[in-house]
Amino acid sequence: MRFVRIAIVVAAVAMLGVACGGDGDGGDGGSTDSITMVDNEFQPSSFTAASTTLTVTNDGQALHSFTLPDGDIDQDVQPGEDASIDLSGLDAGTYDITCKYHPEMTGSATIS
Ligand SMILES: [Cu+2]
Repeated sequence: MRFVRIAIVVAAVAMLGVACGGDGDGGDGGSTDSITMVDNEFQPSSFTAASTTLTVTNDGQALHSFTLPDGDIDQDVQPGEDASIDLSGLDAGTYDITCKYHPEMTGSATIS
């Protein structure tokens, strides 16, 4: 019976995570003007820019970059530091984001 109870708790927690929109787990962050890098993902990985300036903070141990291959943006962010990214030159749309040092770090930024 103990396994069943654990399974129910796990299922309930999983549903809670979905209901909360995945804040902090790299999912859709809605509208924001700041994101965080950890090793190795963006949090949130998918977001809509709330303004033309985005603050990107590297909370990881490794050097990361905030790179929009289609937006001509490529900004290194050292561990423990942050950078202000100027988004004002971008047309409205959704852009892939990645870290050039860690190709598995991916996401998308929507400019409205
Ligand atoms: Cu990286």
